[in-house]
Amino acid sequence: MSTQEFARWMSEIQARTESALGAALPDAAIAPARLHEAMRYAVLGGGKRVRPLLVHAAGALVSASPDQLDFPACAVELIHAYSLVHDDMPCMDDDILRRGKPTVHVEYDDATALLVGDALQTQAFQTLTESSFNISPGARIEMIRLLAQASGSRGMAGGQAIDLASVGLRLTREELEFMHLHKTGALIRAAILLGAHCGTPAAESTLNALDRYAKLIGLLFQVVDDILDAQADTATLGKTAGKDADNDKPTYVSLLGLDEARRLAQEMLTAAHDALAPLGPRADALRQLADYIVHRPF
Ligand code: GRG
Repeated sequence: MSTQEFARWMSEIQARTESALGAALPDAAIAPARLHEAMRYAVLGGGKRVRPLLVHAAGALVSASPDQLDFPACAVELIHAYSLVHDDMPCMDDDILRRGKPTVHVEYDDATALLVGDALQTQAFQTLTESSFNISPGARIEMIRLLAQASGSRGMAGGQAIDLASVGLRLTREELEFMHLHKTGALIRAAILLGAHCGTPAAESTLNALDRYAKLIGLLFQVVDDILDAQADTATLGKTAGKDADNDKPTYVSLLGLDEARRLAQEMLTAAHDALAPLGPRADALRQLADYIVHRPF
């Protein structure tokens, strides 16, 4: 897959994800209209759709059809969108902008933002139960289990709890890694595994290779996020990159310094490519997605 083919593939998946999400979400004209409008505001018209891209890339590896992959792609993106809405609230990161527009609690209000997150989360699971999602009962249950585990206290919500408890602390590299494997990594891993459960049952060795890749790019995503944050802080505030600008959270940059964090990102990228090596050219989109994660826009 050439760089141009990959760019075209990405745009196609982003466009089909946008329209699948639009169809999965309740119409804004239906009561309760304000909640439905706010749900659509939170999800549509923004975001890089990295997780849906991972679902489709992993699904292509097991010959799953894009029409079927839209269901898990939407489910994972809805969980991601809910996490961003709640993460932005005053009781968490207290952010006023997300994807270039006012955050949901700013545009609407705190109670609506809370309900938007709740409703997006349940909508994600409902999407996996749709009758037009044509999958064996066993695979469907396994996908629901994987997504629930990745989202809950032993996944993303647990990682967020550790993150909130870590403000002002100096974590070891292992502790930081544990936090991010849960907070960001668990949903990224779920995206890849859900895609891989959609087609011809994958060999154990394929699932193992995908799992290794998933863990690496989950962490890589966060290391790059910390680097981008530190660069933005330095550029906009003229401050020395160190802690999160807002609330003194530990980051890879505060722990390792910017140069070492960049070196670690490169090492993880190489390891992610190595993990995919046994899968051959079929894994090309996943390979290029790892590169995209490193070079993604802020
Ligand atoms: C509230 C339960 C709960 C969890 C929140 C993932 C998360 C946990 C919070 C997001 C905070 C954050 C900015 C984490 C850094 C990594 C990350 C998930 C960045 C945003 O994801 P992108 O870059 O965003 O994929 P887009 O907008 O492109 O979808």
